Amino acid sequence: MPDDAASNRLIVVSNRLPVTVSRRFDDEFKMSSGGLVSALSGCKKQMDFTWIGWLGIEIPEADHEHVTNRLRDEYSCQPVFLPDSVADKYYNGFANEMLWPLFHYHPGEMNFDETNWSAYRQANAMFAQVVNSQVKSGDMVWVQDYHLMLLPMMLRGLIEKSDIGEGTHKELDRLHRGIDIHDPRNDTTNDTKLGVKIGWFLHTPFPSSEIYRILPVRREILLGILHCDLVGFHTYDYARHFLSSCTRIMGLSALPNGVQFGDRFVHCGTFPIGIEPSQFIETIQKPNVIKRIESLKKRFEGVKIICGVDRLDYIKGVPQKLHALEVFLHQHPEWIGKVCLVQLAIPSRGGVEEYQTLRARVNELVGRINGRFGTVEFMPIHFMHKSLSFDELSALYAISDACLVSSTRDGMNLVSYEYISTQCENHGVMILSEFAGAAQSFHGSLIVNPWNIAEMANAIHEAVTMGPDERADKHSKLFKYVSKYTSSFWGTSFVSELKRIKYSHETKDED
Ligand code: ADQ
Repeated sequence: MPDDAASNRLIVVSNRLPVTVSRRFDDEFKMSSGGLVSALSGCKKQMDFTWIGWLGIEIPEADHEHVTNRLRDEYSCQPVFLPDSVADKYYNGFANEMLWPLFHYHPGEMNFDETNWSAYRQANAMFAQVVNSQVKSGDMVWVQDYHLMLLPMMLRGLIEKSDIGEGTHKELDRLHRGIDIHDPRNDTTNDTKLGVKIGWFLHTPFPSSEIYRILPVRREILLGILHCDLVGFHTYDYARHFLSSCTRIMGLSALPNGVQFGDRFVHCGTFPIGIEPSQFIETIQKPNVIKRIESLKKRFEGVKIICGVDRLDYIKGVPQKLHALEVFLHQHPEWIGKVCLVQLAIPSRGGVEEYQTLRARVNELVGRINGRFGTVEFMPIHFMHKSLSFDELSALYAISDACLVSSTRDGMNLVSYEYISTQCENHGVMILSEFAGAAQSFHGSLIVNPWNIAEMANAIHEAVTMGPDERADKHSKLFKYVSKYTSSFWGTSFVSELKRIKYSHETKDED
């Protein structure tokens, strides 16, 4: 397809739409303000833009038309309606009980179940049908994350039909076997669409091929992704792991910038995500937030605050963080009453058993440490099992002398970016796990191995005793990075790269 025939349209596909619909309040629609929303705001201004995803709840069939119309007209969104019976097994079952632990090096938490795999195939096929109904020749489709790894292949099957080659047809037939879905490849009325480019970005780590190869459906998942023109990761290591899985499992020949798959060269690149630091900088200058910061400072006068902000997930290393504080207080009793960890743990995936177990373990540890070091006036850990408003969260970051991220694995970790954005005056210290993607570029933080509790305890000590010049120097390096690699930079870099790639699955793009 000639380049000048390419449209300027971007279709973003993610598991969840950035809109929530409340069934209780007569279809109240609310736009959410997540990271992906601000990351894509730059692209939204420059291009014709549609977002496709699931609403997170089952919508009765009678309401489909009305909900679809409102989402299209008011939010440029297109819903994928998943019945609860499919959604639970696809999302909780396969995505969160199989792929999430595998990609975060937790094979012990993995649970492979054929019916969950079948629901994952079914959900991806349902997404592919909705995308196919929206896509036109020359469009760019950008698929997000581990929930939708079969979608690129299923979509190719729908939009390119006979052009996809016999091998892909056979693989698709296997994927469609046993799932209840109409296959529009058989429709003669459905025209082939030309020059559609597909990109995929993974927000989690891509594990080493030694871990990835545990996955019983490792070939199917790789085949799904290999139907993209561009695949993106947060770090170079994740990209390298993906390429070596393609080599070891599929026998493909890979270059550092991609992999040859049949007549397609699948480009592979690193696109580190970020945040919009200005949102935090402006928030901590709002009069109500300034007031809140002052009152919190007064409340914690003479006490160094370390903040922790995590979804309560076993990858975030919250028990390790609590242990480290305990060891620090044991080794440095002079700090008892003078250092306090304020730990927010947003409830997450309560439907998955491992998360309930983690919650109980964390509650027990908090009780034990507070019992051991607490006094009538003072508790070393303030633990909140809830989400905070943006104003309140920004105020907490702003008053903290250090932030501790102890993830045992984390695709990037945006909390570290958020904290640095609020520290232009205080120059608080960032203690960061070497297993978070952010550690690869966060020069100026104290890098720790979260499995080495003594090392983390030492880092806490170093943070609370660090002199002002060193703090300022470290912060300035980090702030420079966070200000350059913003979320909008991430969004526009990926889309420009996808745009730049020559559309052709017959010739290899040589650059
Ligand atoms: P997450 O695992 O959700 O994202 P992270 O990048 O740290 O992890 O983002 C968490 C977000 O939730 C932050 O914006 C934080 O402020 C917010 N949050 C957490 N607890 C909160 C609380 N109690 N109250 C209010 N807000 C809270 C996934 C990957 C990451 C990757 C991102 C983006 O797991 O590794 O960085 O996607 O690609």
